[in-house]
Amino acid sequence: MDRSARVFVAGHTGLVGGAIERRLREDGYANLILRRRAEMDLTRQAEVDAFFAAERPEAVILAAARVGGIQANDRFSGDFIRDNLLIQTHVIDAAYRNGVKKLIFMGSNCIYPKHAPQPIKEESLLTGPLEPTNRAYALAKIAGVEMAQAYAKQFGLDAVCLMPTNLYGPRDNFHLENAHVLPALMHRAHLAKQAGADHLTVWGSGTPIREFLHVDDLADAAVFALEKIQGGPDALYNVGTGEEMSIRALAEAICETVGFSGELRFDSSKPDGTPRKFSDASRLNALGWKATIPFEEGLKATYRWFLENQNALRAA
Ligand code: GFB
Repeated sequence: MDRSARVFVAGHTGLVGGAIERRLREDGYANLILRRRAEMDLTRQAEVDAFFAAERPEAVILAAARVGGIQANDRFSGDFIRDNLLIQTHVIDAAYRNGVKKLIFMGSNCIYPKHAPQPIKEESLLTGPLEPTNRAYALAKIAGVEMAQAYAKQFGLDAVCLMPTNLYGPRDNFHLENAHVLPALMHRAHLAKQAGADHLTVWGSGTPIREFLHVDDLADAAVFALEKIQGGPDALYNVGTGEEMSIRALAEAICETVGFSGELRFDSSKPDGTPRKFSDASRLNALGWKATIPFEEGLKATYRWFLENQNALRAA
């Protein structure tokens, strides 16, 4: 991919799209095309079609999505399935119709069955029932993978699908109820420390296993895919670190980073979700890509960002 290529990063105001935008700029991509939601609503097909016809991007990184933690996925499942289906359908179709040379579609490892063999390989897709709390979101993302692959097969679209594990990093959503576990717990641990509380409430049992990938590592994988991976009907790749941890261990690491020394209390009225989500990223590793940001370092940098920006956090 030529550094002068016109690259459309869809979702650049979000955690993932923002990291990709910064990374592309650092690498010297000079013709990025960006639109805020107020300028183009990706859930409206006419706006997307007009944008593609006018701007003619050569490459598209589709990082725009409605996302959230376990509770937001469950509570707002209608919003999650509608917005994600609309956004990806409009962008993938417009990319094909306007001759885009490369499309990167971002999904999530929640597309795999709740009880998939671990570590989870790409072959596990559509082999069993999904985790109910995020089934609407997962089905939308599965449809996106299928659409990208079907367009690759029928129309020759050069599409690569990346399925990252749980992400974190600066500029995340730190909402106390709707966010993913890492930013939500970091925010609550910070408030507990400020209030001099004696405990921190952690949802669920603390036993589920997750894998946390720094968003700059995902941005690195996205640029790697853009430049080095040939898309096609089978171009589905997990993106992960190869390191897993329990929610309890995560909460302990967060408390240490934040400097909160109270006890952990587990709230069993809240859902655990998938018992273990640990990705097998060997397909992508075999092409030469590897995550490099150590978890402790990423966690500290994320907390530094939180401290510097806590008065301007996202509201929803
Ligand atoms: O990041 P998270 O919300 O989503 O993590 P998933 C949920 C796990 O963390 C569950 C526990 O085991 C929760 O019980 N947890 C503990 C908490 N305390 C908290 C808390 O304060 N907030 C939250 N949110 N969780 C998501 C999917 O699943 O994974 C998304 O819902 C997406 O669709 C994402 O795919 C990668 O890891 O369970």
